[in-house]
Order: sequence, then structure tokens, then C-alpha cells
Amino acid sequence: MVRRVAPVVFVAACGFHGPGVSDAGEATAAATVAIISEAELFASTTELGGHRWTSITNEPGFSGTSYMQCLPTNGTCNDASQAQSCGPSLVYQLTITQPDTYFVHTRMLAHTGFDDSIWYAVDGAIDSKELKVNGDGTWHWNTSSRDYPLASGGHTLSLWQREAGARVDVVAETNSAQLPP
Ligand SMILES: [Ca+2]
Repeated sequence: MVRRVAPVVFVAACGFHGPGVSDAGEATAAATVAIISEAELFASTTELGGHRWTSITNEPGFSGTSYMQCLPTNGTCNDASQAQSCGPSLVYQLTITQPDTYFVHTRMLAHTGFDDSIWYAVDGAIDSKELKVNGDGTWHWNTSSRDYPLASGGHTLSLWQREAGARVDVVAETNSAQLPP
């Protein structure tokens, strides 16, 4: 089992040269920054529509101490614009130290096409495109279809039920579409 302490800031500096070392004419590759949090280490959560996000350990392969599952397993919130009034939420406070555009990633597991998606928002703006994984019974990272310009400081990542039964293990923001490490 992989264990992570959240929030974790991982900086992978590709092609970074230390002080006093430089190659004339060589462009400096941008560093990849990843802010990662175990899903179970949320800042706040709400119950709504008879559903709640619950800490679960049934599915092997999760990281940290558990994953969060939207229970009970019946029900959908198909309209992104009504995500906040339809289903329960999970909220994370992520601190950005390097201003850039950031993608959202969530590590999820689904068994069918009926428990494989969630809604999300960065700083309250709900994306009309859900986060979704294959319903093959294994953990996968997925990536938002758009990125967000984020200044230094605290930012809110919110998740909501789309399909009841959805499972979320880890959440992350990175300044590239590359999956978190
Ligand atoms: Ca976890």
C-alpha cells in the first residue's frame, strides 16, 4: 500500500541546473508541480439528497488510510449546474506556491458505468465536464478536460456526487496534464 501524507507538494525539476551551472542556448525545462491530498483528508464535507461521502477500505490498492465513497449506491446528479443542490460534497484546501495553470486529477475506481463519475469545481466554478474513469474495477488517475490559472495562495477543490457509488482515493492539481507521480 502506498502511503501519502497530505497535502504533499512534489516538484519534479526536469533539466534543472543548479547555481553556477548553465548551458548557453539550452532552454530551461519547466518544473512539474503537483499538489496531492489523500481524498480521506478532506477539509469539509456535506450530506445531501440522502447521500454522504463515507470512508471505506473494501477495495484493495488504495493509498493512505482509506478512500471516500458516495453512499448509498443508488441515484444520480446528471446536471452539472445543479451539482451543489443535488449531492454531497467533499472540499479540499490546496495551497499553490508557484503561479501557473493547473489541471485537476482524481484517483478513482469504478466497477460499472453507473459509479464512475463525479463533478468538481476549482474555486467554486463547476466544470460542465465530469471526472470519469473506466469501470474495470481497478484504480485509475483521470484528468480534467481543462486547466485553471491559479495564483499563489489557498485554493478550493470541491467534489460532488454525479453517480452514487463513486470512489475517490486521492486528489491532485498539477501544472501539466501529466498524471501525478
Ligand atoms: Ca486515499
